[in-house]
Amino acid sequence: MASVSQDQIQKFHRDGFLVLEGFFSTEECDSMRSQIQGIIEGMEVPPHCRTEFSTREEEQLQAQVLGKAGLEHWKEEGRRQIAAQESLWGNGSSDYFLTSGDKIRFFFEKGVLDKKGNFLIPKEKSISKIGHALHAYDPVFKQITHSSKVQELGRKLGLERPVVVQSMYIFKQPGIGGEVTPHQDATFLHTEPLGRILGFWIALEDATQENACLWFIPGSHTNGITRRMVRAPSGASTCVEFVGSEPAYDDSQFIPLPIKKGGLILIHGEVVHKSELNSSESSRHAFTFHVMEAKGTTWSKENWLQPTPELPFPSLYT
Ligand SMILES: O=C(O)CCC(=O)C(=O)O
Repeated sequence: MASVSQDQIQKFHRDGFLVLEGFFSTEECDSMRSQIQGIIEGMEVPPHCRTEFSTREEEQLQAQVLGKAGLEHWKEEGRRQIAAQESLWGNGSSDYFLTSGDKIRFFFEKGVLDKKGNFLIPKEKSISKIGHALHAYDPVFKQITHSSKVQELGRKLGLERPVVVQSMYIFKQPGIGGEVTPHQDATFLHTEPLGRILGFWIALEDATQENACLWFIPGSHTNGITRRMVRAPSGASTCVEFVGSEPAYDDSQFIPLPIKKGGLILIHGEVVHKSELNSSESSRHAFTFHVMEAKGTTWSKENWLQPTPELPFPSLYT
């Protein structure tokens, strides 16, 4: 890996994101891909836990009509729902999602399951994401997350007590890999003060505009956040709610960030970003994890994701 320069660090602070091509080797990417292949081969998900990924409000409402458990009253009229990294509750069990922070769990693309939860296409082509603790429980992903080059980058960025809060393997399947609508990661991973969340997004295949690379609004991390996803009070009919609303961003503000296999994109927790439907014939695999600077920071107890006795957020520097 080429060393990260002070200019690049400044660019990150200016834009809210930074592309570091060639950060990981081809071998490292292939080891992650083959590890995931093995995990999928052993995948067992009971039908009632087969949860589709959906980003759109009307699909959330359909889940309500069907009387399924889940986020039934997602109520921002006329707006697409941000699912971003983790709003993975289409018609399945919200509990399967809410308790996935310290587990390795599977979430599926929309339209790949029949009403009984049977796969309509091969299961390995149906998966949207695996989350949210590969970094803790899988040796390959643990090694990558805590690799010396990631730690060195953390130190260059000035992180003093970074902890890893979550990780995801994202498949962006050919033809069906769903859109991730514009969002800020701090909507889902809220801290006080803001500015303490950092995403590491690793391209495990070339990501291009054709196979749905990430898009960003440069500089959009400087305006705070416009909405939060919070745990609903106990006894409510839903397990999380949104507070606030996401503006209707102008598409022309976004720039695409194509990146080669092995490249790393650093994502500021408040920068607005998205990815489109992958309508190409190529997948676009990525491994991503999020880090919080824990020094002087309070993790919101209202976040969907909470550290558990089994998995307190591990230090990045161990
Ligand atoms: O990989 C993608 O398509 C979206 C990833 C993303 O938005 C994130 O990691 O915050």
